[in-house]
Amino acid sequence: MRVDIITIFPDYFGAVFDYGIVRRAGAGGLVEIKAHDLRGWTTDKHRMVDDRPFGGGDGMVLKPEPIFAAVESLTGARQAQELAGTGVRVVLLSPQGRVFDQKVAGELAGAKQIVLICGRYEGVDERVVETLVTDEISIGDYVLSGGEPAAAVVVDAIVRLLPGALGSETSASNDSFSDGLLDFPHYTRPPEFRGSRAPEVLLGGNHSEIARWRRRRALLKTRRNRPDLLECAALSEAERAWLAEEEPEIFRDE
Ligand code: 9D3
Repeated sequence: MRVDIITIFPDYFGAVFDYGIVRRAGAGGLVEIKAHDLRGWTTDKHRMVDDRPFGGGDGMVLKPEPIFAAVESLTGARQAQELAGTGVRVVLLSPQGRVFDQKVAGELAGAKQIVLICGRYEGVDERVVETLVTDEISIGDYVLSGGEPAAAVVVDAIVRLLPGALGSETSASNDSFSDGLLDFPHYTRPPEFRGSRAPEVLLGGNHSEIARWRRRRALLKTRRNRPDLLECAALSEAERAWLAEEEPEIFRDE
């Protein structure tokens, strides 16, 4: 996969992809990630990428011409229609996008090339969205200063899904969210830390009991922190019964 990021701050991405799974995927040739300076596609002497909004108002808007030139030079296509069936996605990171989640990550992980456009200022000329962009994406309901941190998040989530990116000891299908629930709690040595003990069930070797404990605690954690996720989860009768029980005051006493 090739990933091209169009930004006015290419140095922002200096080292974010140089760690862990993403670095290994790059070193192994699974992905090639490059950040490009949008100003490189300006043609005026001041290298202007933004202009004042039609209709008035505060702030500046990213001009269409450099963005169209950038996407055209990186993909060969002048509009989104030409990209149909080519495996190329042109993603605009924007607060107005559909919200990114693991399903969208999986969808984008099938692409041959992804071009990400990072917005800044008040926004991007809407003709970019209307004719050039295949996917307008937000990473959630909070205000960022620009699209760059969102691009880093989206690229990370996609790259770790590429075949071969995860070591054989782990797999993407084991991840939190793959079954629609949060992960269960983890413990390691020492068995007692500052007066608090790891659950006894984990210290014994009863693997079916451990599996049951983990599933139950994943369900309780999900209900506590992300009750919205439970609505879509496929639960057995026994699991529904666990959730019907009173929530233990202190889990560690189990
Ligand atoms: C005043 C209206 N604001 C829009 C909601 C202005 C505005 C805020 C933040 C315009 C641009 C930005 C910069 N944010 C992004 O470019 C962005 C973003 C975000 O702010 N939150 C979640 N996901 C994303 S993806 C890109």
